[in-house]
Amino acid sequence: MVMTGALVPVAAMAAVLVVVAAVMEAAAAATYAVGAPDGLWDMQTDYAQWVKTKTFHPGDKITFTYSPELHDVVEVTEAGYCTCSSANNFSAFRIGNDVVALAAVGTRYFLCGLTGHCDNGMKIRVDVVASAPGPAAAGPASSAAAPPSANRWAAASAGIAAAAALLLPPAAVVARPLW
Ligand SMILES: [Cu+2]
Repeated sequence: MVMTGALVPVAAMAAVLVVVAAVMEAAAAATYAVGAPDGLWDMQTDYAQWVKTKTFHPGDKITFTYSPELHDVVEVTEAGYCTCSSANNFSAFRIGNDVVALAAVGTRYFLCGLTGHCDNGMKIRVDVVASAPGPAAAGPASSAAAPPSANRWAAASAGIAAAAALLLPPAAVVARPLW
């Protein structure tokens, strides 16, 4: 019975490490080819529909693949997005295989600057949301693993310790030689 108290924290610690690994994996950055797999950066893809199938987090990237003779990519303001105006653009891409880093939480707007293309639907709104739900949303993604999660880890450890206690039959604990 004395050993139960000593062994469960070890099991809980191992379980916490597994959870940490899982969280880090979930936070790994992803790259999305805009419009893929059914389309690319073109005038056929329904981008409003396409973004609904994705969740973008800080650190992710999106790529625009297109023929530079046919299209370009302009990052614009919300107003520019709504009116299909690239007059006050943030940046323009014309390579045809352009990578845009989604560095921070927020909404980004892109359109094709060629005449009439945006009006025909060639524009996309990308909402970048925090990787982990909770009060840490304001900080940059790189600090997500640091301070604000302390009491969540404590809660997780407590929960896992309880689960481990349930999972380990007392007989098995007692039977296991520790020395
Ligand atoms: Cu275009």
